Amino acid sequence: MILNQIAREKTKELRILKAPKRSLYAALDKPGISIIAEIKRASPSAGTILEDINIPLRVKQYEMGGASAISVVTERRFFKGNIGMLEEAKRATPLPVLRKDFIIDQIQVYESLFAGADALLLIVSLIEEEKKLRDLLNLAYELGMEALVEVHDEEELITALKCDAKIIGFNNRNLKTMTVDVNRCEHLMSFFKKLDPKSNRKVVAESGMKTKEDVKRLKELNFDGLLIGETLMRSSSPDKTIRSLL
Ligand code: IGP
Repeated sequence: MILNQIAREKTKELRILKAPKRSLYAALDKPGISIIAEIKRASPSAGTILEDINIPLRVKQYEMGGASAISVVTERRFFKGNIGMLEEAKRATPLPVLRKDFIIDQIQVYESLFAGADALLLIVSLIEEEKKLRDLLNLAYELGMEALVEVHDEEELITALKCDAKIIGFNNRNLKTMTVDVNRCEHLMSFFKKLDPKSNRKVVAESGMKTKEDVKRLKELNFDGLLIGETLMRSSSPDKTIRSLL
């Protein structure tokens, strides 16, 4: 008897795990530019940004400001994150939730699914091998998740396109040197438009955005989304900050 009950519970849990996810692609498909608002406690370049965060409150503020998706940096050692932060964010919002970490193994893709991630970050410069990127991307798709494939230069962008990434992030920050160059997005966008002129992919600008002028420039370049972390984490009213940037 009890075994039947347990089996029913398990079936329910598995149904939830396999249920359709919230689509990051759809969140980026809206007219106008979409903001992916990030929760990030610390980073190697900034040190500690904000350690003590009320995640449900912050997520709600991001949502109220008009964010289209939430990103959570879960890396422990350098970013002071953890996977529990993602679970908490997911419970607090109906928006798609992106797991930001350094994914190099299939087991981390499963871990992301179990924590409730709708999408995960795959960094081309970290994964390096094209086949490995393709495998991780396909596993994410098989499990019903999406991926933001992050590139930093032309070569990496070509790799992302070969793997048929549907959502591509151009990172202004060079992860090898940790320096930010906001012109990187502009440069990569012009290269991308030549490579894939009739694209149905979504393109996101990442890192270093602070002002309305930054946002305006990226809007003019036809980015679908912007990923903003530090500027929002340093704001005591992130809802107002998002509104003022848009
Ligand atoms: C956000 P910023 O400068 O707004 O805080 O950047 C995001 O792009 C950055 O956190 C990021 C990141 C990553 C973090 C981009 N790629 C990879 C961890 C891992």
